[in-house]
Parts: sequence; structure tokens; C-alpha cells
Amino acid sequence: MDPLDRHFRDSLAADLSELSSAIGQLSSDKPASWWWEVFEAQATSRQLDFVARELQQQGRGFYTIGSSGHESNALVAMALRVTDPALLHYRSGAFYVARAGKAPGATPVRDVLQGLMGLADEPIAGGRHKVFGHPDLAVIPQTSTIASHLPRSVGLAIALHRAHRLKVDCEWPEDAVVVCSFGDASANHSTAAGAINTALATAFRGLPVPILFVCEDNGLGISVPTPSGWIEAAYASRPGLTYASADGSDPAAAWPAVVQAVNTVREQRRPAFLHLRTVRFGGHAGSDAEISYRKPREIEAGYARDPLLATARCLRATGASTAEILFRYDAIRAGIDEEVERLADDARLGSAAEIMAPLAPRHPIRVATTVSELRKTRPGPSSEGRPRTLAESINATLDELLAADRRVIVFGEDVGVKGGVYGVTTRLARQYGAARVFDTLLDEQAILGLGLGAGLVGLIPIPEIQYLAYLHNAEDQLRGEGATLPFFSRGRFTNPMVVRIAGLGYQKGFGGHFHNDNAVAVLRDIPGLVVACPARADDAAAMLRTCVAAAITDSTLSVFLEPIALYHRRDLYETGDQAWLAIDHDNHVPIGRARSYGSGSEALTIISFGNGVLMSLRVARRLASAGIAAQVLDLRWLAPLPVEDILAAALSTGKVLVVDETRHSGGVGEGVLTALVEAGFSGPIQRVASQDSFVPLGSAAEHVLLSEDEIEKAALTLTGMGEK
Ligand SMILES: Cc1ncc(C[n+]2csc(CCOP(=O)(O)OP(=O)(O)O)c2C)c(N)n1
Ligand SMILES: [Mg+2]
Repeated sequence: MDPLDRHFRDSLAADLSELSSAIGQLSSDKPASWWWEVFEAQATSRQLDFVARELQQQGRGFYTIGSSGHESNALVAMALRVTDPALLHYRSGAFYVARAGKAPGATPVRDVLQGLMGLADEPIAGGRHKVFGHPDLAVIPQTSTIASHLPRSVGLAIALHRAHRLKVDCEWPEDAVVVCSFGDASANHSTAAGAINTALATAFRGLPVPILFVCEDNGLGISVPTPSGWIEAAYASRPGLTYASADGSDPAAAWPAVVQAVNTVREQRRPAFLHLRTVRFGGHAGSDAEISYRKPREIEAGYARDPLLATARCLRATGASTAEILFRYDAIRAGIDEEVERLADDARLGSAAEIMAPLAPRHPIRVATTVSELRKTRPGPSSEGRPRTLAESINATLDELLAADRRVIVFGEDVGVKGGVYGVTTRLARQYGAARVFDTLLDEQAILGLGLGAGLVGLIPIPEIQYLAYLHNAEDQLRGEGATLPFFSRGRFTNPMVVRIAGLGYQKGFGGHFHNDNAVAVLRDIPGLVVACPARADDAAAMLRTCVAAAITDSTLSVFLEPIALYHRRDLYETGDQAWLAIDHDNHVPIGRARSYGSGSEALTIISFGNGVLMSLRVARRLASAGIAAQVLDLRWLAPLPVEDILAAALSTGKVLVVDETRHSGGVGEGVLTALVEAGFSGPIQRVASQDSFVPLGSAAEHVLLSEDEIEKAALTLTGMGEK
């Protein structure tokens, strides 16, 4: 028998003789039925922890991080409504069961067991991960990355009011409280610190931020102690943050603090921090031998703070007998065992296709229809008619999309009154108001977190990341949070979003790595993520519409990578030719389709994207004067790559030069070459790319960034005209 189980039974039995006087001191205005509800949730969670470890030993279960010692988080669920969105710590098992207890027909035991056993019928992740989540319980599943759910939670709280104000169909009621729980070590993570700061800074400006932070403080992060008093020191006196402290080992005393915290958020629509002091039983996980870093005395001392025992004592104070309590405790276990047997033959995920189904649903025809609906709402000349630069075209298309669909919001650093560092969002804030086009804090995690939360409330967020280099410090919000949500919720929860990012090199006169960053590898391997990279104004308009339509139709998460150096470019070949401007002819550009400059009857195909398209077209003209015709293929989409179009273009000319402005290692060109080789293309292939370097200041950048001369030289070599 697990020592914790033994301790609970023994202590309860001992209470018969010893605790009659102590029981008299317990005061609670709650009736017996209420305490039974709490006990039910806590004991179910506790017994599930025991069962999780047994299942693992039997090779039938795959997850042993438990909630034992944290079960007073059930009180938080008791104080909230089933419709309050919850993003939970992995030790919030009793919260989950308590919330399910408020929803008729819910099956928390089966849900958790299916998760532990990795079964395909598990209600949220379908066997993809062990998470707490349920669409009908407003529990949004979380990843294992500690604290990474906080930016989204804060974003959800901020976006909730915006959605209602904009009269957008929103899944969560207007007076909802967003609750997010996390551990004490997690509270130190910069992601948590940043998110809490975002909540406070936003509330400081007078905006509603109805979020309850629950720090389940067990004093340990795996083996590392959190100094006693630190959480209180860090959060008890933050401006605008209501702090409430509750001892989880004394649920009767904790309850008023929990209620006060919830009510503050609900009524005042501002953040509160509930410091729920807990204890951790059974080590960090089944595999963690805590005896290697904790003294046996310390471990045993924790048993005295068992919340389940404390609730049992409250029950006794209401008149319940020890026998009744133990009977219920055992009956819960028996019920779990029966459920395990019922699930014994249930299926696990059986194929890559089944596993990947929720990753990136794509319905290109429906997306095309959505595009035309968006266009119908706003006919007229706004984004068509005259030749535009890339920046003007993106601006006009954002304008069009904002006008066409009230769910669209545009935000980021300096995108509001200033209209963006490069003027891409100019005039939009004035036209659509601060509820829809607005500046954010200078924190990329907060920007993406707001986008992730806004997607959950039914908005179509178009956040801007000011420079590609500054995506990297927040990239996990896309990778770990955004892209995984449909995967871990079978598409039930999604975060449609189009993240505009200004990036890539060749900004003459404005140098240095951070404004010329060309690292996109980190985006290209994120499953399901679409990466668009328009080079010209007409493509930019069409591709932006496609991304927004895909967000609406398929909840697609896209990155829209805008080559800064092309924003205001007008000329292609010669000064004043204005040949880089383009008219938006409203052509639809499906995801994953390339654009060809040329017929395919040329001597070679140059495959490129972004700045490389402009450089390649210029080189193609030089080649033409040397009698060599070259087709230029603009990939337009860096993920998924337009493999069919790449192959067709390669086969049509028989020779391929890949022109890649990103780095030689990990650059986009690697993917293009691989696609060709895998498709069996056997003609000659060459690749030119930028150096494996950061980009230096000023004209020194030319030494590491791919140049037109290099492209030309490679093309001549490939066609047998170059130096031998
Ligand atoms: C970003 C990140 N870094 C490291 C880990 C590995 N890890 C998992 S849990 C944990 C400790 C978390 O402690 P705390 O927040 O106090 O939660 P507790 O497990 O004590 O409830 C660590 C380091 C992780 N999951 N995510
Ligand atoms: Mg901890």
C-alpha cells in the first residue's frame, strides 16, 4: 500500500479517539453535502494518482505526475463557474474533478484514465498527451512547458472583453473569470513573470483583465526548494494585483480566501493572485526518487498537511463518521478500478494519419470561397486599381480585411498611432479605432499570447512582430502553444492567427543583424504552421487574404514574413522603371502554390523567394542578354513548400538553380533541394545561399548576404557558360 494511503487511513482511524476535541474547533458554514463534494473531488484525484502509478508499473499507463497534496485546488473549482475558462497546472487534478462534478454527465474518472492510458477516445487530446482538458468543462489543455500557458491566459482575459465589445460570437460569457494555475518554481519563469506583468500593466491602463492566477506552491521545483516566503515577497504587493493567501492543508480556512480572490476578479474585472500553499506527495513523478534530495523526516512531516485528511476532518465536524468517509474513499477507488477494466481493450492511436489529423486541416476550396466572401463585403478600389509597393499593398489589404470582418484585429509594437516602423499599418488605427488596431506592450511573448487568447474568443488576430530577430525570444508561443493546441485538443480549441513579421536582409543603410535577420528554419519545422513570404505587392494582397481566410475557415496559424527591403521598393531593373510595383488583380493564391516568371521553355529554372526573387529577375535579364533564358519561380510559401510547382518547373527546363537568401545551413534552399531529390529529379542542381553568419553593419553585410553576382556566376556555370 502506498505510504500516503496508509497514512490517510491510519490518521482517520486515530482521529476517532484523539480528535474529538479538535473537531469541535473546526468552523465552517458549509453543509455536509458541500464537504462531501469537495471530498469526492479530492479523493478521486488522489486515487487516480495511485492508479496512475500502478498502471505504469503494469505497462498500461504512461504518466505519473500526480496532484497528491495539491487537492485543495478543488476549492478553486468550487468557487468558479463551469463556464470560466481554465488553463491548468498538471497538479490541478482535483480542480478538474470538482469542475466536472458541477457538470451533469461529465466523466472525470474516465477522462483522466483515458489520458493516462493514452487512449484514442480521451475527450481532449485523444491519446496525444496526458493533459487536463475538456470542451464541455471550459478546460483548455496545456502543454508540459511550464508557464507557457500564462501569456495565452492573460491574452484570453484581455481579449474576452474586446470580443464582447465588438459583438463577436464568443464561447465564454462576458462576466467569465479566466483561471490559470501553475507551480511555485514556474512562477519564476520569465514567461510567467512577463505574463503577470502584462496583466498588471494592462489593468493599470484601466482595461479589464479578469484573470485569477493560482500559484500552487508546494515549495519545490522537482528537487529545488523555493525559499519559504518568496512567492509572497514577489507577489503580495504588486501594484494592481489582489493577493490572497490560502493554506491548502486547512480547507475550511482557505475557502474564504479563495472566494474573495474569485469575487474580486469577477466583480472588479482585474487580476488576482491566489497563493495556494500545498504540499507535494510521492515525489515529482513516479520516476523521481525524492529520497535522494529530501530527508525522510521532511517527507513524513508533509503528511500532516494532507488536504484530503483535512477535508475528512471537516466532514467529521459535520457529523460524518470515519467509517462513512473510508467507505466513500474505497468506493471511489473501486469505481476507478472498474473503469480501468472497462477501458482495457480500448484503442490507442493507430496510424500517423490518425495522429496528425488535427494538425493542419486544409480545405482550399472553402478557403477560396471565404476569400471571395471577404472581397464581396468590400468591393471597390481600396486594394486594387493602382500599382503599389509591397508596404502599400499590405496596408490596403489590412484595411480591406478590417472593413470586411469585424473579428479582425491588428496589434503590435508601434502599429497604432505611428502606423508601424515602416508605415505598413498607417491610418488603420484612426480608421478602425483602438479596440481593433492598437499598440501593445514591448513584449513579443505578450503579443503572441494576446493573439493566442484572441483566437480562443472568436477574434481573428493579426499581430505584428516588429523584426524577425525579435520573434526568436518568444518563438515558443507559436511552436509550443499555438501550433500544438489543435493537436492536443483534436481541433476543438484553436488559435487562428496571422502573425505578420518584418524580416530578412538587404536593408541598405540600416544595418546590423537584428534588422536583417534571415533565420526562418525555426519556423519551417513547426508542424502545421503556414509560412508565407510575399515578394511583390500583388502577391502580398492575395496571400494575406488567403491567410486570413484560412484562419477563418480552417483556424490556420500562419506567419506572414514580409521582406523589409522590398517594402518600399519601386524599381526592378533601372532607376525609375517602377517595374517592382504591382496592381492587385485580386487573383487568389492558394497556400502552397508558387508563381512562375517565364514559360518553362527556358534553359534553366531559378527557384527563389523574397529578396531572391527580385535579385533573380535582375540576373535573368543579364543572362538573357548573354543569350540564356531563365525561368524564375517564386516559392511564395516557405511552409508548406510548393513541391508540385517546384518539380514541374524543374522538369520543364531540366536545370535548377536554388537562390536562397537565408543561411546555407538550415536555410530554405535545403528544403527545396531535398524536395527535388526525393521526387527523383535527376537534372543538374546548384544552390547559392547566404553565409552561415550573423549580418554585420553597413556595407560589410554584402560579404555574407547572397549577391546577384553569385547568382549569375552559378547560373552561368550551370548552363555551361561559366568558368570551367
Ligand atoms: C520550460 C520548462 N523547463 C523545464 C521543465 C522541466 N520541469 C518540469 S516540472 C518542473 C518543476 C516545476 O516546479 P513547479 O512549478 O514548482 O511545479 P510543481 O511540479 O512543483 O507542482 C521542471 C523544471 C519544463 N517542463 N518546462
Ligand atoms: Mg512546486
